[in-house]
Amino acid sequence: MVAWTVVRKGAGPAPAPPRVSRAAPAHPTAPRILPLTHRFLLPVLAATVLGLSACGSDQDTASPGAQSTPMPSDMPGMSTPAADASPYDASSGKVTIKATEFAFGPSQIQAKAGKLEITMENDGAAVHELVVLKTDADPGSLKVTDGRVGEADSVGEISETNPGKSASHTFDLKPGKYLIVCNVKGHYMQGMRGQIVVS
Ligand SMILES: [Cu+2]
Repeated sequence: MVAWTVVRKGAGPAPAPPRVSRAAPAHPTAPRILPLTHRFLLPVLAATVLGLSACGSDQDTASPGAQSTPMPSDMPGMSTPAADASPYDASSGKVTIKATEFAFGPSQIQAKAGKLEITMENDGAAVHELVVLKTDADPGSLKVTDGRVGEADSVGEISETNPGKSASHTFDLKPGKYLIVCNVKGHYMQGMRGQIVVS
């Protein structure tokens, strides 16, 4: 169907007229031997079959089909953001998190209990950091004072890193939920936060 459509698109309007004349001669010969109902039905069936196999006679229905052909290849592209929405699998024990203004990517991470090496790449234009807090709190729900969140639950951090630089730290994580935050003044509130779920 795909190849057909492509071919038809290329060949376009040209094959359409001959097809009509090809279908026409079938009518006088076939119906003569057949009962009335079949005389009526056969041309209809023939036209239908022709229409289905050739597509060309049904240009209105064929065209949407042709236009929908690129859709499947668009769908994976559209599902990519959806894949980003599902947690990043860091069960390998390593994850690289890009810091930008003002987000971490990935911001949702799944990890196995034990050592997790986080590398923060500062792809932004400002200094960023990455603090890991042991808390069940929702990523956006932390109390902010003077542009920062409390770090009492910190289990370690990658401290302030300049734009274009990266830094790593290995965290020892127990099963449970953690948040990652950039605690440079104002950055958490503007979206630099995320969650690590450890199982
Ligand atoms: Cu930041």
